[in-house]
Amino acid sequence: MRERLQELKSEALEKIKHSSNLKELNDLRVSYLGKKGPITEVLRGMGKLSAEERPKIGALANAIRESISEVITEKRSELEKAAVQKKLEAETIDVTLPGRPVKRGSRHPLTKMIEEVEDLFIGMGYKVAEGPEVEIDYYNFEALNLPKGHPARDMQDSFYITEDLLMRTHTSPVQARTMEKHKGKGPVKIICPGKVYRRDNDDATHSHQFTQIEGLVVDENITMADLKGTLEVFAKKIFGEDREIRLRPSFFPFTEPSVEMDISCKICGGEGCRVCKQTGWIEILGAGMVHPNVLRMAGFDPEKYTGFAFGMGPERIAMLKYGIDDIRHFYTNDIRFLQQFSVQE
Ligand code: FA5
Repeated sequence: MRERLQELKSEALEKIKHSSNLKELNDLRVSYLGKKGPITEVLRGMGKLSAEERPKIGALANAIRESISEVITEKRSELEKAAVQKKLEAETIDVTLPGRPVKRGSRHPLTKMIEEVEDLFIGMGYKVAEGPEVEIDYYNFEALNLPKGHPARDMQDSFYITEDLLMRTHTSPVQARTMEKHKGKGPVKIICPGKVYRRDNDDATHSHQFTQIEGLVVDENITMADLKGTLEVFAKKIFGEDREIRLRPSFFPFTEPSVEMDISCKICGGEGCRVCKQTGWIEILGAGMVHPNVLRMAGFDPEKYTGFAFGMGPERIAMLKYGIDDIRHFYTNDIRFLQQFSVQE
């Protein structure tokens, strides 16, 4: 019996030594120290022993149980430590790895263009004004010397909501609204950026919804030379000294005389292309001296005050500045197009 117990001990110690995980170790504990284990089995035969032998074998069995238990405890802590170590190694953070770049958005190129023009004019003492996109016929047309039935209304095909209400076709109604607020007293010096809507067919340079920036200056002794000088400063600052501009006589019912300003086409360098419709020039704004009727209707005395106004298309300006060949790029939000403008600001 003694030998059998010693045998069991060395067998158990050997298995414990080679156990490779906590589950295996626990199974060994249950099998050697449990009630159904081989040690208990051996002890069942104690009845056959002499009274003298019995306590000795009992004491030996207990000592063996204890030493197996101790070895299991030691092995458990060893396995636990190894498991923690393994986990730590698997989860090591390499602080020298470069970080993943964070994708940054950027302001829309059109927003940037508008802000650039705004900054330029604010620097020249202009205030920024606003007006509604849903406009009444009076401000969009009548107050601008375009009475009902005037043929020039056809120049701007309109989206009507009711007979008297429409999506504004230009930012010029803000001229009339601003002058009214000044109650006949100058100076007025504003720019007004905003969205406008027209029933135009979309193509490389036309969109049915686009933006305009209106400018208006009303004061005593304002002349065409002031308008020309202002537009020249604008063109040189935005496009650079080397770009050519030209003023062409034009017609707008709310200005007299009227002009349109063209810039030499950047895409083809003036040779003629799809964007400039083979002319080498792109029209970017309309302008002129405020018509006396417009001044009068808004409460200004045309004998005392004169003024100039202009309305430009920031999409066309951005196209010329950055060499963008289709206005629709601004509205289709293709990330590849927009990313070209995501320079760190
Ligand atoms: C006007 O809208 C006048 N209100 C401008 C003006 C203001 C003249 C003050 C005199 C005094 P016009 O229809 O030409 O004018 O448009 C002005 C600018 O808007 C054009 O030069 C062009 O740059 C831009 N534009 C016009 N139609 C479109 C369109 N469909 N898509 C994109 N840009 C356009």
